[in-house]
Amino acid sequence: MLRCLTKTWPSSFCVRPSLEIQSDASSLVNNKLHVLNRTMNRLFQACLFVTAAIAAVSADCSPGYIQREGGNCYKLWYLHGEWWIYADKVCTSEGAWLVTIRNEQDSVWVNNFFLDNRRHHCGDLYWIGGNDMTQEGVWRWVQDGSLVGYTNWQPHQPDNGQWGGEHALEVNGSNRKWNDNRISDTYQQCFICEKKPIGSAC
Ligand SMILES: [Ca+2]
Ligand SMILES: [Ca+2]
Repeated sequence: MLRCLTKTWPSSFCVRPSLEIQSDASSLVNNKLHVLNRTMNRLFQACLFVTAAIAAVSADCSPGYIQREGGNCYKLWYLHGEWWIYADKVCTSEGAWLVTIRNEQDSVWVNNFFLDNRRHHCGDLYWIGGNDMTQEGVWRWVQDGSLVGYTNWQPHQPDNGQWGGEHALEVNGSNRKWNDNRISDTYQQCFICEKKPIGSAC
């Protein structure tokens, strides 16, 4: 508010109390800080977006592979199905392995990856890297030979089949449930290879 010596003085002879001037200056600074803060937030969000976009194109993965956030790289083979035993060889030839599922989070992520990327002819079933080829009923991952811990079997599975010989793990993408099936001679299905990011030491 302006304060004048007399009511008849022109306003140019009026002055503002110093506290009001300081208050105005403070408001100006606050406004500028607010604008700066808002700009910084936008830059930060833009940075996050760019980072996510970079992750989405999987710069750290081999061509054709997509990186799970902070994790390994995955590729769905959907152009033609293979017997499990040949799917295993295809992945190995790329320095990868038939995908490993060690917990519920892996199960959900891998299944969503399959559903998002499959082609029509894949149907609902896909191969993963579990098998009991070396010892009936003892399931291991091809990645490192470790025992299969987490499981998500369909009811009454694994059954090794009516005539035996079911040693390969398949997943039904419609419900994420597992079944043991034959490694060759019968079913040719889409499958998922998994590998470490480029330059990963472990
Ligand atoms: Ca078996
Ligand atoms: Ca079975």
